[in-house]
This record gives sequence, C-alpha cells and structure tokens, in this order.
Amino acid sequence: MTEWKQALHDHWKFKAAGQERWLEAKVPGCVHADLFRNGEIPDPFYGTNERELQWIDKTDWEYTASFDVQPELFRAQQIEIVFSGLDTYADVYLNGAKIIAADNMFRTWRADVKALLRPADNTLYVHFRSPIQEDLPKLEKLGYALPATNDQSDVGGLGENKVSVFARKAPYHYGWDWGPRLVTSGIWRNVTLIGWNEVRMTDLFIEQQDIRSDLARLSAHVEVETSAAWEGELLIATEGGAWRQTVAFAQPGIHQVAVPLTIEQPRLWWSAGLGTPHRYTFEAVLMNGEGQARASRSATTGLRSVKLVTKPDEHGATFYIELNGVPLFCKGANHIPNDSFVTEVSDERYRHEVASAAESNMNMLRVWGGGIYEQDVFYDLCDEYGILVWQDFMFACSMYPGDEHFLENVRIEAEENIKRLRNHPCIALWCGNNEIDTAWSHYDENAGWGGWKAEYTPELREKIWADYEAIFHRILPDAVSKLAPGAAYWPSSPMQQLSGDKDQHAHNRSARGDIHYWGVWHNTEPFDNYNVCVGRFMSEYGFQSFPEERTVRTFAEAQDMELFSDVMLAHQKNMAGNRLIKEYMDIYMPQPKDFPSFLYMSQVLQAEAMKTAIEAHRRKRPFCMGSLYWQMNDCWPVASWSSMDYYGRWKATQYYARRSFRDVLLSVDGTDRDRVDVYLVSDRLEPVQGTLLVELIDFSGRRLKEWSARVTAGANRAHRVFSLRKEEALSGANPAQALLYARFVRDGSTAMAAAAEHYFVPAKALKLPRPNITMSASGGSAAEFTLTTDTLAKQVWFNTETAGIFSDNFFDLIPGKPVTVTFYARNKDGQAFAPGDPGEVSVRSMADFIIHS
Ligand code: BMA
Repeated sequence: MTEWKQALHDHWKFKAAGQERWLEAKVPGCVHADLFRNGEIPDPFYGTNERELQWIDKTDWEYTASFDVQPELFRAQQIEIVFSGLDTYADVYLNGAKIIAADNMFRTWRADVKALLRPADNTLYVHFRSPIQEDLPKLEKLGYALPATNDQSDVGGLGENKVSVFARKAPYHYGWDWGPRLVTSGIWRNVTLIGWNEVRMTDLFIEQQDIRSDLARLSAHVEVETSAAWEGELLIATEGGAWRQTVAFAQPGIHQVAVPLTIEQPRLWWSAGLGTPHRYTFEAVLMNGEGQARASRSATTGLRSVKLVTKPDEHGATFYIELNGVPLFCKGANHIPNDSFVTEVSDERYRHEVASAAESNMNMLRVWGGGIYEQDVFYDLCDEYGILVWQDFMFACSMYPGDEHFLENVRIEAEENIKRLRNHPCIALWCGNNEIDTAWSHYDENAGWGGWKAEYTPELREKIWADYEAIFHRILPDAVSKLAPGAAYWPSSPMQQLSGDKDQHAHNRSARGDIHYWGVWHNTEPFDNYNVCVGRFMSEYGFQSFPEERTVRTFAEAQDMELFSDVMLAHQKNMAGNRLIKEYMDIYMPQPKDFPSFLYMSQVLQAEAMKTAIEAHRRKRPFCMGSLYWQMNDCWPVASWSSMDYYGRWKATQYYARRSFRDVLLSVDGTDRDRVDVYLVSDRLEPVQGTLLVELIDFSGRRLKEWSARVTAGANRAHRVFSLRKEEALSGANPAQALLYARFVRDGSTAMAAAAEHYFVPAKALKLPRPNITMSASGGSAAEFTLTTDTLAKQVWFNTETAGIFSDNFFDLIPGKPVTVTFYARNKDGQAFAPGDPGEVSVRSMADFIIHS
C-alpha cells in the first residue's frame, strides 16, 4: 500500500491567549473540559457554576503540540494534515507557517504540509478566536437582529445580542431550553497526518439504485487521487460478489470511477422489530500492472430501499417511511447531543443510548438540528441496532444570514457531511432545519412565533425569507440530490408541503406533513388533547420531568432541594418549567409528601403524558405513521423532557415508552365520555389472533366482573377490538378503588402478548392503600426476582446503585398477578445490557411518596 497515517493526539498544551502558563490538554477535546481537568474552573454542571464560566467564550485560546513524523510517512511524496473538526474560528500554524483558517465546526480542514514538515520537532499551533468577539461585529454590520429564540444571550452577559446565528457551530452551545450556555472551543475531532505516494482512494460510496428481495442493483463510486498518470485494476468484493474493472487516469488529480454491481438474493437491512439489520462490507482495492495492491478502502452499508411517501389522499397527504416496501410506523424519540462537551462522550455512552432505544422498541431517532451532525460511532450503532435516523441539518429555531460567504460555507458543510454519512443504511431522510418554516410562517400574517417576522419592515422580511430559501430550498436539497441520489429531503420539521403559500406551514391540525405538537406543555392544554391533535407524523411532542434524586444530588446540596431554589431553577432552562410541572401535577397526581417524592411523581406524570400521546398516535395508524417524542437524552443533569437522564438512568418515561412501543400493543382509550374502547395495534407483518380478557378488579385484587372476546389484528394495523359502556365497565364499583385489566393471549400460546390497565379517574382521585410488596428470588439467578402484593401497588419503582435497567419498572402491581423482573447490568460482558446482580434494590410504590389523608 502507499498510504500512511499518524494520529497527532499526544502532548498537547493549551492556555488563554496572552497568558504565560501552558497547561496539559486533551485532543480531541475542548477548552472547558481542559480547564476543568486542570483544576482551573469548578465543575460547569454543578450548582449555578454555569454563570461564573461565561468569560471562557469571550477569550481567545491557544493549543500547541510538538511531534516527530514516522520515518515512512515522512518519506511519502504527498503529505497532508487533516483536522476532522475545529470548533470554530481557528488559525492553524505548522512550524510557524499558517496552513488553515477555519470558520466552521462542521467541516473538515486539510492542508498540504509536505514542504513544511521536518522529520522531528515539528510544532503545531492553533489559535482559537472567541466565537463571541468574532461574531458581535457581524451583528453590527448586518444592522438588524435575526431571531434566535433559544440563544441565551442574557446568561452570556450579552443582553439581547444573539450571535449564534453567525457561527457554523453547534447551536445548543449557546444555551437551549434544556441546556446550559457553554460556548466552547477546541480541536473536537481527530488530527491526522496522511502521507501517500502515487495513488490513494479518498472515498467509496455504495449507491443503492434499486433494492428488491431478489436483486440489489448498486453502483460503487470510487474516488481516486493520483499524483501522476496511473493505470491498473479496481477490484471490489463483498459477501456474495466480486467485480473487476480496468482503470486508467491520464492526469494527476482526483478521479471518479463508477462500477455497477448486482447482488442476487441480497440479505436486506431491516429496522428493529421487523428483521435483522444485516450489513455488507465492501472492499475496494487498486492493483497496479504488476498485480500489487496500491490503495484500498472499505465501506460498510446495509441494503434496503427507504422512501418518504407523501401521496395526496382523502385527508390531505400521507407522510410515512417505506422500508423495503413495508409502510413503517416510526417509533422513537428526538436525540440531542449527549453532552455540552461532546468530546467527553465515550463510545460506551453512545452504545448505551442507542441500545436503550432498541430496548425501548423504537425504530427511529431524530438527530435534531440544534446539535451536531453526530459522530460516526452513533450512526454505526444505529446501523447495527436497526434504528433509522431522521437527520436534520444543523439549523434550529433561528433565521440565518444570507451573505455569499455564509452560504458557501453552508454548502461545503452540507456536502462534506452527506459524503461522510451517506453509506449508513440507518439514514431515512434528510431534513433542512428544526421549526424555522413554522416559526417564521412567511405566507401567513397571523401565524408564526411572537417576536419573529412582525419586527421587520416588509422589505426586510422578504430579504430574510429569501436568505432562508437559499439555504433550505436550494443549497441543501441540491447537495442531497447530488451526493445521496434518491435520498429524501424534507425542508423543515414541521411543515405541511412545499407549496409556497399559506398551506406550507404546519399547525396542530395539519393533515399533511409532520407536526410538532406542543399544546400540552407550552400551551398548558390537558393531556387528553394528545388524542385530538394527531397528524400524519408526530415528530415532536413532550412533557418535562426531573431526574431521580441520585442525579439531582450531583449538582444540588440538601438545602437546594426545593422546586424554586436558585440551583433548581438554574437546572431548569425552560423558564416556566418547574411551575408547569407543579400545575399539571396538581391536576393529575396525588400530592407528593416531600421534594424527593416530588421528583418521583414528576417522572410518573411525564410518563403518563407520553403514554397518552404515543398510544393515541399508534391507535390512529395508518392515518398517523410516526411518533417521536421530545426528547431521548440530556446533555447535563437537568429538569427536561428527556426519558433518560445525563447519566443514562432511565426515567419512568423510558419504561413506559418500552411498553407503549411494543410491536403488539393493547391500548385502552377512555377519552370518550360514555365508552371505554380497547385497541389492538400490531406492527407485525402477519396477522395476530387470540383472546382478549378484560377484568374489573378492586384494589384488593377481587375480580368483580369479566369479559372476553376473540380478536384479530391485521398485519401492520390498529383495530378497535372491544368496547364497553362506561357504566357497564364500572358496574357500580367505586371508581376510586377499581380498575380494568385487559390482557391479550395469542392463539397457540399461554403467555400473554400484551396487557393494559385502565383507571376511571386520574391517579389524584384514587384511594391508594399501603401495599406490602414481597420480593423473592426466582429463575435461580441474582438477576431475576418475582414480586407480589396484597393490595394494589401503583407505580412500583425499583432503584439500585448498580448501573443498568430492569426488564420493567414503574408499573402497577396487582394482587394475585405476580410479576417477574430481570435486571440487566449496563456495559457488561461486552454488551450494552446483560443479566446481572442489581445489588441492593429499593422497592417503593406511589403510596410511599404521598400524603395519605
Ligand atoms: C422544540 C424543539 C426544541 C425544544 C423543544 C422543547 O421546539 O425543537 O427546540 O427544546 O421543542 O421546547
């Protein structure tokens, strides 16, 4: 081979510009993490420390390292240095000569360094200019402010000056309604020296032209760079196929070669729940005339056809993903970066998140546009677990400038990231931005967010909208169709359609496109409205909760443990958040007896909201074909909409989602005034048949009444399989002390396929007894135990110090219906989750957390 690589990650030092003392740095890394490791700043996530650290983003930072070059690499005829990520305004010098001037966190920066390198004692020096100081003059020059709702400029001491829109840098660094403002700088991805002679392969893209179960038609696009004229042979091989093609390049430079490939009876890539996410690795090798391999590259992908189907129908238009010909109901959540300092996220944390999604019966995550184009490992894991990705470009809740330099910067950013990610079978669609079309609502004077377009003159409005269209209706779709032919592009989430009139913008009752429904929460509507506002694809909806006490105590002391303390408010970035949680809790939940109980109750409250929404969406399939709640994860310990906290601890919602997203779901709908309806929802590709048993039970476990029915659910369908008049369902029992318990048993099996409880009143109105829960070992391993109770134990919560998840948690335990639970330890035996000893487990239920009257 003729290529050598050397990582330049050792012996880095850093300091504030103008200071004397160099400190040890980690590369890849960022300045906040480096300062913290050196003891120069306190933990940014603790207490109210965020506020004290705002000077960091107003400062310039310098990074430097010396290195020797590996002798073989040094002898190479061509040598380049590659920075896979510089955050953000960075000038790079090698041995005193300036080689790179970077201004986009999301781009790769390269320079030819052959002439500058010495065999030993080379010095790299990177100067990061403050992203705040850099961009303030741009705001002044523009002469008007651009809306940027989540930019917490006031926390940064900048008053109303929102500069995030000028930087091609992760928007959430500037603060969000769940994230701190920590505008960092640093060498955030790998630095590599690459030497090569004669020929190398710079890209291998497996374009999937037509994928069917009997035949896959592909085209391998190989990008070759030569330093002179070159001839030889290109070999491509994968499981079940090998291809050869003669190649000849008359000139030095970059060349494109396309090789048509066909694979018979391909093993398809399926999303979780539908089948195996099979992957193929393609190896490409360039051989010279003597039959020697001179350059190679491999690419892993999965063969699948994935389409976004937006067909007009009697309601409006469909909006669903079709995978290998199957209309897919997308089940999942929105993903944000796993840390304010993304360089601190280990591969294990990524695996924990994606495996948690798969364990929760999800098949899609949305990489939301206010974060980063994720690290490669994230997409590798999604490929492996069969989790589809809705991929936003990194633009959110802001209007952006439209000068030529900015647009060109965006174009290159888009092209590079599409090129980096396009082999991943997980990517289902590309989406231009988060919520900008709806926030601006250009064609509807009365719609859009307050403080947005109303602030501008008609001329300025047209100018700002034209700048928007340049990026989202021209540059990004062009980049997708050029580099990922056939991949779907959706300009903005949410949106109805690209009609150029009023009907373009989404609203809560749209019957085409996708919807972000925030009536519950931001608009204080009741949970029941989740049943009313159901669109074709619910790409966002959410409800907040607190993380568990163990997590809160990482940032708060005993005296901070109250809802409106300075510290608790600093860890609540949605201004009204803590008040909203309390107000909703007062409506639906019994009164918690103290603050730790309030934390628990907030999780149950959130979970009930999310269950209401998810099941309402699934019951409406095929009208509705997607349900992605906001949000999967957190970037620091905080009160937020997440279902899993910063430490990866599952909140109640994660367990609820796991149940409500099961491929066969029994869902009881009590929203009708007079009726209780039981639905069977199935995502299976074959029909399911069996018996439905519905029992009316009192809290001591006594069966007061019973109904049964033969039921069937067609493939990939939702059916109302049973209805009862409320009066009959309750049959005179006290609604505060009785519940319906429904169970579906599949033919040919004694195991229950699905179960559901239904209460006639909110938890607040229940008369909850104090249960005695018994826990006994079962299955012969420490990982498994069985629980029984003497009276209803609502929302049983197991908690342990050991990191991991339970097979179920936050569920209602009914007398006479024992439940067996397994503990899965996190990151065990080389797996994300494996059965393990949970250690000491505390078992509590709602009755332990409330004031009994
Ligand atoms: C939507 C998201 C995020 C936000 C969330 C909660 O607007 O796209 O911007 O964090 O709702 O408000």
